[in-house]
Amino acid sequence: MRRLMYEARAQLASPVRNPRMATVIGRLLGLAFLVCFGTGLYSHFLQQPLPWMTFPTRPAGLYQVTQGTHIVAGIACFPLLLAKLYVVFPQLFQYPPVTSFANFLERASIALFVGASLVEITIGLLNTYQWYPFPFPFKQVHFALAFVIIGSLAVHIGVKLPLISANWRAAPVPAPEERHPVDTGNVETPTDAHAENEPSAAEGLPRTRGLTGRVLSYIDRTPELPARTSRRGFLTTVALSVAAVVGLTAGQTFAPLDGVNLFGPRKKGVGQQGVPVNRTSAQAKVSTTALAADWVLTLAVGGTERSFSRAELVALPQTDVELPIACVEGWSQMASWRGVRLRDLVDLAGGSPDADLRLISLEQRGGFKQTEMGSEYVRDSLTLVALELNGETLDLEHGYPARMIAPGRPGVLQTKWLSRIEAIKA
Ligand SMILES: Nc1nc2c(c(=O)[nH]1)N[C@H]1C(S)=C(S)[C@@H](COP(=O)(O)O)O[C@H]1N2
Ligand SMILES: [Mo]
Repeated sequence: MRRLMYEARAQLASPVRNPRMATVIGRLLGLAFLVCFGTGLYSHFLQQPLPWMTFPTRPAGLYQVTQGTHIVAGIACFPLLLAKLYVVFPQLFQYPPVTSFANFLERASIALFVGASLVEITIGLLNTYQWYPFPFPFKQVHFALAFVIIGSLAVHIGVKLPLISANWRAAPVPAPEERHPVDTGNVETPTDAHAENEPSAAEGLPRTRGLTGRVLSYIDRTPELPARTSRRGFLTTVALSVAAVVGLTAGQTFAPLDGVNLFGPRKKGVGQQGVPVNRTSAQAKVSTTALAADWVLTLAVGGTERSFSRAELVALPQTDVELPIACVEGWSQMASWRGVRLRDLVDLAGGSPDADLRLISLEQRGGFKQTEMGSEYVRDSLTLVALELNGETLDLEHGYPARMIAPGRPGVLQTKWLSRIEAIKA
């Protein structure tokens, strides 16, 4: 069995499959996962804040940046994770399957990490296309898996720390002809010592079949020129793959790349009034109620309720703001909004600017039919009950008769088709 596993590793030997490459790719992958974790937590707490939390309302495009980064880093994980798996794959063939407690920890944490992260980035990508072919709720599972990933990553890094630190800054071993003649005899890396018993990496070198009892987890030889070329080729392939998947999707949020946004699910400027639409009035089943002549916006923020018709809202002082819609799915779009400052409206209705609000839409079903807004957004001068978008009366698809628009918030909380605003009792 041991021999079989050894032969399997010998067959899979490649100059790019070495600890240095595993560290180089692993570093990038770890960074991408940490970025996803941080930006993901931020997005999570914006939507489900703990009672004591308040959030910055400036810069107004903050969420556009954090969530755009979340999706871009998540997409970059696909080629990085595949590259990492390619590099370490031969280590799967180890016999006995577990050699020590540390080895058990290492293998178990990797199994968990690989499984969880493949599911995580796959359902995340599918979510950006609003496609849910899996039988579990996206949000909860995506959130829970993030902790499994970060936990198993911490164990993995802990176990591999000696190998990682040895290869973190290690300069690539120069090709033989580049070495100074005097050095040649003296430069003996541990791998040189093992080379005799190891399967050949480079093509054309004699393959030593002899097997000592030693089980070596990595196959690494003194690099020859072809090996160096193929390492460079491998890194170039990984870099180009990352650049391609990121470059061809990031335009959905990062305007300069709009022209090459081939795969992003949303395009800048495509949609009513030049803004993409997420949930339509038909999907939300508000087409009739939103166009009803007797529509009013009711505020229950003071002692009594006060209702405003659309004409009454239009007659109040209007404010113009430039704010993006920044969807959790990673697309964003800058837009010009015109409407009544929320804090003025709350004031008119006898409410306090320090109360948190509940925003209730005409929608009867659906996860975002009502949302909550912390008082930091209520007080902000950029927060509007919007009546116009990009110079025209708000389109039905963008929330006519009135919608909320506030700085720094995820799109899901920019409630369309407003019906009622209530103060949340502290
Ligand atoms: N009532 C209601 N408002 C809503 C939604 C919804 O489903 N129902 N979707 C939200 C989401 S997820 C986003 S990204 C924004 C998109 O606004 P837009 O369709 O005007 O671009 O609206 C938000 N407002
Ligand atoms: Mo959204």
